[in-house]
Parts: sequence; C-alpha cells; structure tokens
Amino acid sequence: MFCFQCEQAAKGTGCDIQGVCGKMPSSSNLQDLILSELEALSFIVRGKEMPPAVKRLILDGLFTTVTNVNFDDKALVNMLKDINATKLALLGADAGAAPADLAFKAADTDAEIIAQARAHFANSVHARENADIFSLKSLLRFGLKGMAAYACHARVLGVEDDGVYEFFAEALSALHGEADADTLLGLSLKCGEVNLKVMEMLDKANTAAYGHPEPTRVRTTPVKGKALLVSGHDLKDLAAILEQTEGTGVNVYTHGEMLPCLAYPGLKKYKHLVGNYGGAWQDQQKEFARFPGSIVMTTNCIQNPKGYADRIFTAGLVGWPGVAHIHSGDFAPAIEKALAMDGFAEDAPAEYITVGFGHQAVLGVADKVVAAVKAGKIRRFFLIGGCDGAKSGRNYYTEFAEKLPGDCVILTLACGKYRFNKLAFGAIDALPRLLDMGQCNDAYSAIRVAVALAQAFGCSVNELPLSFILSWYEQKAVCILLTLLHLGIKNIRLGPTLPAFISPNVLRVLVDKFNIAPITTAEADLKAILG
Ligand code: FSO
Ligand code: SF4
Repeated sequence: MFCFQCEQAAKGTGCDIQGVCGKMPSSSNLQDLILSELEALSFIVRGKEMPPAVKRLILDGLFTTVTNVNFDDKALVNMLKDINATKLALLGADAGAAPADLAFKAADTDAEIIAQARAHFANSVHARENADIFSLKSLLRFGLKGMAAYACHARVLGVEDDGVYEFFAEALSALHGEADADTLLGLSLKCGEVNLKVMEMLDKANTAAYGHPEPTRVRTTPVKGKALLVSGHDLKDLAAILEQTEGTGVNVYTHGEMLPCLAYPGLKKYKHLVGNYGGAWQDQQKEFARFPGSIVMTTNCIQNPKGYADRIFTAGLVGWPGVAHIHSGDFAPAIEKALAMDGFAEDAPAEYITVGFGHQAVLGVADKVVAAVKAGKIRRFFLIGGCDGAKSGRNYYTEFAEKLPGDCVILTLACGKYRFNKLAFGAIDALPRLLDMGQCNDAYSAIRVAVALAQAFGCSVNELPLSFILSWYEQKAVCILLTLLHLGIKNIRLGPTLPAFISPNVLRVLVDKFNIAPITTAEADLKAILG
C-alpha cells in the first residue's frame, strides 16, 4: 500500500505498512483500484450523456475513499464490483479490443478481488516516478474526493447539477491518461471553481430543507436521560433520527462537525435535540467509550471503535468491519440500543456556547460590521478554520486565537474550532468576537461574507483586513483550499504541516502564485500579520 492523502501520512511522506488512521493494506489497495476504475469509467463516458448510475458511482466511489470513511473491505469490494460492472456494460462489445486497463474485469470472489487490488498497486508503483506529475495528479484526485463528499450531501437533499458531474468525468478522465503539469494544475484550480458551486448547492440544499442557521446558545454538557449521539456531517440523517426518536424518551446529541446543526430552525425545533457532546473527531475513542448510549456515524471521521463496537452504527458510505450498518434511513437499531442503555444518570453542570453565524446571520448585520471597521473598533478579521487532528503542533491554533488583540474578530468553521470554541472572547459592540460559521463546507459562508465586505469597502478580498489561518487534515480541506486559490486568495497560512503530496516544485509554484506559507509560531505569525 501507499497512501499520503491526509495530514497524518506516516513520517510526513506516506503510509506504506498500515495507515496511521488504521487503514489496512487491503483496504488501501482496494481504494486505489476503485479510483482507477472510476478514472477508466469516466474516460469512457466523458463528453457523453451520463447515465444516472455513473453519476451515483462517481460521487459514492470517490467519497468512500476519503480518509476515515470506510475501512470495511466487504463494502469496498462491493463498490468496486458495482463500478466495474457498469464500466464493462458501457464498453459492451468494444471490451475485447480495449486496452487492458479499460477492459479490466473484477474476479468473482472477494479474496481474488483483494489479490487483484494488490497486483494493481504493484503495477502502478511506476506512476510515482515523476514526483511533480504524481504530486499534481494527487492534488487533483484529493480535491475531487473532497468535492464528491459535498456533492453527496447535496444529492441526498435532492440538489444536483449536470455541469458538476461533467467536470468530475472530465477531470477523472484526464487522470486516467497522460497529462502535463499545466493541464493538471489548471484542472485543480477548476476543481476549486466547481467546488465553490458545489458548496453553494449544499448551502442551498441545507437551508431550503432546514432554514438558515440562527445565532443559538447551545448546551455542551449532558442532561439526565437516555442518549443517542450523532457524528459526521449529514443533516438529513440527523433529521431522520430526530423524527424517529421523537416521543421515545431518547435525548439526541450532536458530535464533532454536527455541532452547527443545533442552529438550523428545522432541526433545533426538536426539544429532544439537547446539545453537543464531546469535541473534535480525534478525541472520539475516549469520549465515545464514556458515552452511555448509542452512536451513529453519518460520515467521516470514524476511528477504530474498540470497546464500543456493539453500540456504534454506521450510515451512508461509512463502514467499519463488524459494525452494524444502517440501511435506507431506518435508525431503529440505534434507537433500540439507546433505549437499552443506562443513559446519563444526572444533569451535568450546564455550560453553553453560541453557534449559528452563517452568511445570512452575518450579512444581516453587515452595516454594523462595516461601521465598526470604519470606526477603528475592528482592526482585522481572522478566519481560523479547518480540520482538527491528533498530531502535535495543533495547539498553534488555540494560541493564535488566544493571543489575538481585543479589536480582532475570529471567523471559524469545521472541527478545528474545538481548539478554542469554549474560550471567552467577548464582543465588540454587540458583535461576538468569535463567530462560528458552521461545518467545513460552510467555508461557502465565509467566502460570501468576504466578498460582501470587499464590495462594501470597494476593494478586493486580498485587500481586506482579513487573514486566513487554516488547518487541514483530509481531502475536504484540499478542495476548499483549491476554491480559495481559484478565487485568487493570497497569503494563506497553512498547517500544522504542509501536505506530503505537494512536491518541492509544486510548492514553489503555489508559493510564487499564491504566497501560501506554512504556519510558524502563533507569536511570529501574528506579529508578521499585524505588524
Ligand atoms: Fe473535520 Fe473529519 Fe469536516 Fe473533515 S470531522 S476532518 S475536513 O471530516 O470534514 O472538518
Ligand atoms: Fe495514512 Fe492518512 Fe492515508 Fe490513512 S488516509 S493511510 S493516515 S495518509
């Protein structure tokens, strides 16, 4: 196996024995083969009318291979068979004359398919020989994976776009063949452009279904009673769980990236959605072990559920070997498990934070924000956002937020916010100094706000008193970074470490074009920005 798609890549270069995330070599090789088959499938359908099954497989196949989504070889084999059968059916009578990679046929048994995936990995090692091309192909591949995750969330709420599918096919098909550096860099920036559209689609899907997030004070400590915890990113799954638990006496909690759901009118209307439990994904093993109820993982980031595998359930594309999977939105097994468990014996001392500063809420007070900047009450905005993770060095983000002078405002999103979202930052006039804009895909809100502020001040986004201090972990962060680059945003500080898949030459291009910089220390970076 070889995988370097996330920030945990072993030794800063790549996982080649077993994933730091727990991914086994068989799963890694199967995921590589899924990718290769999606690229072949896209090569066949590019420029043609795409059958619905192909659209579904492109999104599901890509999302399945994102970090911490699916560790279950059985599910990966089934996904591979599905893609392979669809590809061969489209090739039809041409299959006999097609080159080997297009005509590849999956074997009959799971063990044989796992052996085919191992052979595919061994045969593709040469693809890494040209480090810069491999780096650019990886940048595009990982951006597409992240974008597929968002497109899947929009699709479950009924929002799709043919142009988006066409781009997936165009980019995957370019990855199937030989492509030069300029083409690959161009496609990566185009991926950023299309991802902006996908995030807009998801924003529309979420807000049409559940209303616009509203600033909401939410409880972060447990209350007495039976308990069910929902993690991941899927609003529709949470809505189904809330409907299905209504009147059962089970209290529902959000976890990790589900925290922003507590601010959507269509979700917070349920009285038994009582609050958020725990922190970011990397703390789940100790927090889930202590949770006295059942747990549902709707998307990444799942970790080895050692000690609680009998009361965690996966949904959608998530999988862990031996863990019960929820099919067709029927969460009865998880609800029964929650009812069978003790739940919380007591109310914990009440603690609250405020969430729900999506673009509608922030732009609703845009005139006050602009006036505060003009009056010198707000010196600068800092978007401190992105993923959290287990590696050391991430306390940089806590320190950075803590060290910010009182006339600076923090915009935040994604799970990295857990590093500082319970600290007291106070307010400037009536505007809180910490504005939680939502999940990682709500980078869309941050972009809307930045563009509106730039219009109000008659300048470009790069000229605004706004700095981007980003943390990354997995591939959704990659596609958001590509979106920011597509928008021409410069001087992004990225950490905790730069991606292993960016070669020195590719980094040089990104630095020259966009002045991306690695984070250093909170003190030094703040000094450099504020002068
Ligand atoms: Fe975090 Fe995981 Fe949301 Fe990611 S929970 S790390 S970027 O899946 O998508 O922010
Ligand atoms: Fe390693 Fe990350 Fe790949 Fe897992 S997803 S195998 S931790 S690089």
